[in-house]
Amino acid sequence: MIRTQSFTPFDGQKPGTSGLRKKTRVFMQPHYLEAFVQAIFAAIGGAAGKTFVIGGDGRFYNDRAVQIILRMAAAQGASRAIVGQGGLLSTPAASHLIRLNKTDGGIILSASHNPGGVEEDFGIKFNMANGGPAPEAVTEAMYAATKTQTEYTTLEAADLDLNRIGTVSLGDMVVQIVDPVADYASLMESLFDFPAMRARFAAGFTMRFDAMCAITGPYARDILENRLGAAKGTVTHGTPLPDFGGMHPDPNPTWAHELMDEMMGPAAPDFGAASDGDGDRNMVVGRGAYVSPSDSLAVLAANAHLAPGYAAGLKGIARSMPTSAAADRVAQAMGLACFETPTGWKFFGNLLDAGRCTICGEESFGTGSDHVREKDGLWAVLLWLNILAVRGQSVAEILAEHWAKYGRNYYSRHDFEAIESAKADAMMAALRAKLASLPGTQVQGMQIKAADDFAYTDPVDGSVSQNQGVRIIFADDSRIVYRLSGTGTQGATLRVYLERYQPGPEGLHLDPQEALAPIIAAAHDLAQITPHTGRSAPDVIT
Ligand code: G16
Repeated sequence: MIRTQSFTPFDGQKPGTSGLRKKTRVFMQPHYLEAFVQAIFAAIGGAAGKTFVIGGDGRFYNDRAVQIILRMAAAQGASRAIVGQGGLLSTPAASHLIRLNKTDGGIILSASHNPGGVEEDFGIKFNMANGGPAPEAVTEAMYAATKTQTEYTTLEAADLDLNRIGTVSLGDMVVQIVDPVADYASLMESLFDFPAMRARFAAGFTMRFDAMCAITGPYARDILENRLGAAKGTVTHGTPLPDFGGMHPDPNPTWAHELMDEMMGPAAPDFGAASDGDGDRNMVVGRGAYVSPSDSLAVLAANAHLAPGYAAGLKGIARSMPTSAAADRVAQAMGLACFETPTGWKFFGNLLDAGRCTICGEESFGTGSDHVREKDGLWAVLLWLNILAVRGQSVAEILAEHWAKYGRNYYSRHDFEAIESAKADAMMAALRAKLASLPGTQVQGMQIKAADDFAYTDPVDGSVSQNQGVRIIFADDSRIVYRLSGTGTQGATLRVYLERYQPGPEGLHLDPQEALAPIIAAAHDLAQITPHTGRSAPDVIT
């Protein structure tokens, strides 16, 4: 039986950088999730006759949310839902299933790298038929709908058993429960040189993959240990848990410290990697050699042709604005187009769909290609493995050769978390107000060449996105970028991105914090971070 439920619209259901993210208890209020799902359906012209992929990263409330969404989709006439077994799907696997099955889109339950649990974070986002996150026009339509809608319909039905693979029905809707890993693993086999990687593992190559008790555990075990023959135990924290075992599944040196300690220690394996809550981010570390995400993008782009799926070459490279220009140097050397987009994977979608770029990446530990329309943590790890297997060198050797050839873009991001929103807004407003007066002035002995607020015109559809981050560019092209995060759930997170280019051959192996010291000092001076926020040191450095 179909039931119509009325509710009072909720304030603040505005999607951020990647969908709607809030504290789990906010989502658990009666009708809160339903109100946003109804807004999704409104923004895409209803659910009737449509097919959706549905799944999430297994965090607390994932199981309840999947059942709620299935019942609403069934009540509103959706014809078919493809659901990962147990309601689980990594974000890149969901993107792949949307594309493979030519569905009308998918609903992904995740707050990505944010911690999970009843007191932590939950999230939901919609991906379009191309497999990619909904563009701004669609998320704005969702937000508009959350302000006006006052009812939804749902099917009165018992929960489905999502643990059994197979096809069942829910009202008139067909629900296909699928293995979350199989199709994704086949896609990886089609892109990479599995025999070469298998041979490298058979010859004694060692690796640690920290799944951080999140979604990539089953994927990494199947691909690395079963298909590629990596030793059992290569994958640690490999069982997805609703609270990620208390881990903060954000693969960076701060939160993946167990892996970092091992990789910097005396018994380090050859290669280390970690992924995040929903499997779209990656961190890559060699023995004693941390790879910054911006460098990782550049190295992957420069060497992608060593993997069969990219042997024909790349169409172009895209990076988010705050990501370092290391990839631009590769693009220039290879004669490839290079695009600079705002932060948010959704901005790569049009470029990938139009065939204008093949590889994309962000400083926020995201790298991916046109094989799906999300960033893809395991994909990046496998491309690194493929390159390591073919070149037969260590990560440190590959990095050193890369910097010797292209120079090094020293890079770091400093995050100041959970600042009172009003203070962060005031700091950004004061900074924006003085931008026009900065060019030509000096700070910390360095001359400012340009200062602006990044705006992006999508070269495919002409849409314009304003206010995407304040940029201060110095005479030698060193750079500071300031942005407030669009993915946090508590107060504001100030991100300060710092970059300095060192052409070499000298000075290529400094500690990035030392190499960037004057830029860091300038960043504090220019934005008056401490007077505005009371913070003098960042909470996280990547
Ligand atoms: C999301 C977006 C990324 C973005 C990251 C950080 O990643 O998909 O494009 O770089 O957030 O965004 P912000 O700086 O606004 O916090 P994820 O992995 O959280 O979905």
